[in-house]
Amino acid sequence: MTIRTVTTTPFEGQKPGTSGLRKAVSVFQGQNYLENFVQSIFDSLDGCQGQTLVVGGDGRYYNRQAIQIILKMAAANNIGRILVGVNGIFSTPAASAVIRKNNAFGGIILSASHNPGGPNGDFGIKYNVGNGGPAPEKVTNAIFEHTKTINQYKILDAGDINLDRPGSFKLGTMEVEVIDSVNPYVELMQELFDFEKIKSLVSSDNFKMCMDSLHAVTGPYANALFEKFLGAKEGTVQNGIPLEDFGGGHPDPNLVYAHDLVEIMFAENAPDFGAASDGDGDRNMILGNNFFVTPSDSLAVLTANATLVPGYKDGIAGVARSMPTSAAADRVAAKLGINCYETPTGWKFFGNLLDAGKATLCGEESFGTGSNHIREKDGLWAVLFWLNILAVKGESVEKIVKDHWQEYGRNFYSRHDYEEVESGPANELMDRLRSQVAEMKGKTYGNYEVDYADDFAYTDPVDGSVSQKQGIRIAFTDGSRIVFRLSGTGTKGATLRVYIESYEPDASKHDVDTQEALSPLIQLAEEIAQIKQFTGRDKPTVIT
Ligand code: VG1
Ligand code: CO
Repeated sequence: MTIRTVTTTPFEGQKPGTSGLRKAVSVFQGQNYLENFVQSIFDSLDGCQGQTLVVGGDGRYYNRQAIQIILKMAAANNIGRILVGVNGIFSTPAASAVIRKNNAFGGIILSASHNPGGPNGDFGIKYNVGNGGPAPEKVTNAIFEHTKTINQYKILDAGDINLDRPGSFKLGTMEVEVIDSVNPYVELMQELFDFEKIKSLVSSDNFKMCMDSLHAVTGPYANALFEKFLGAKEGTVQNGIPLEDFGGGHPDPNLVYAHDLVEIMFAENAPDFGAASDGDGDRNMILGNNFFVTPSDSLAVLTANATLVPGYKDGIAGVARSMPTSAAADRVAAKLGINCYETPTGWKFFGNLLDAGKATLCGEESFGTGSNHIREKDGLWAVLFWLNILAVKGESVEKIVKDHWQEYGRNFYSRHDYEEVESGPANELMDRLRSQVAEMKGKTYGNYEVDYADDFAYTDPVDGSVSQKQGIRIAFTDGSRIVFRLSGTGTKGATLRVYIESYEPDASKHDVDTQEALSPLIQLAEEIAQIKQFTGRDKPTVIT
């Protein structure tokens, strides 16, 4: 087997976004496109020679071909050993767990997460470091710099590895181990949760649950966990067979895209509990009978009830949330006397806090929740956490959340997405806001007085690194807030995200419809940012 050195030229725009490099499949299929990025990863990693790397993806279209290319390039770049998932598949949380368990140097995860898949869909690739978490900006910036000057890559001339079942192979001098990640993942969950208690709940005749894997990566994990180990009825997991194009759907667990589940959970005689996860298994949506739990509230409820779960029975060190996530968790942290950290969007910013033991639980408004058990958000972990709480409390999802609001007040919350708008005007909208925020403090808009307004910048409390321009925050003195940012995971044009939040301490007003409760702020967001003028849209494409 010989190593081939191939001459190449740089591609524009191989800059990793919120969570890796994401582009249309057709872009990744272009000659040398994937290879350039993979070689740039190897070139920017000091000391990866002879080390172990973990490789796997969410099983979407082009996953198999990409994995074969990466294996041959890893062999040519003197990687010592690769752990790869059967069929090239790992959920993102499972990949993080495998990196940690095997003390791997890092991992390459292939996913475009919640973006649609298939030949006309999206593909993505990201590098995770040795703690199992997404590479911090220092590393992603170094990779990006390499993509700008790359002129050659190395690849081993060899046949494809059989990934159909577990086994050991050699590619040149590199070892390849094809492993199954479902059992190790189940074992990790068994360490954290009270399976006996959950089992008695989910297998009882009085309890019905529905788990929608949206034809994405969690199907096999969810089947093993719920139907095999926890005794849930057959058929509890729906859309449980992973498909390369996710059955043509958007594998995004929210009220819009997980419509099958939403229909079931908002029908008469609906199940007691419903959940869904995304393309790569790191997101979760939690529903009760005719009841939706916002991800921000979910983080707050998990934080408040953490000691009911064996893995967190001694209490949690701190909680962290991304900046646009509502302040519901902050109120719980204040009561518990622990720190609540506000980080930029993207899980990579939680890694240092988790490593340093400053935070135990983390969450994002975008249906992401997780803990220090790995360094990625974890969809099925969140589902089990909720089931464990339900099993201990013996109450409904709705009662638990409403009691929580009663105790802490309710943070009404909604995100309005304007997808695939033109990039130029979207950037102008943000630039205009950026130039205005400095003078907003103390200004009044109707009943709202601006408490503070800025373009969010974050200084990592562990390594002191600074991340600028993370989104426009306009906070008002009554605890309400409007946030504007552009998505870093979209692949077409720009996506404007507007996050709207208000705080209501009065329990008699907690049953108001969210969009209604937020309507003055929604109007104010339009007034301040002139969304219609810049995007040409008079309403969002997705409201969550
Ligand atoms: C979105 C979410 C962000 C999340 C990211 C990756 O990013 O808002 O909270 O971390 O997706 O999630 P953006 O830049 O489009 O707003 V996943 O499950 O797609 O890896
Ligand atoms: Co995801």
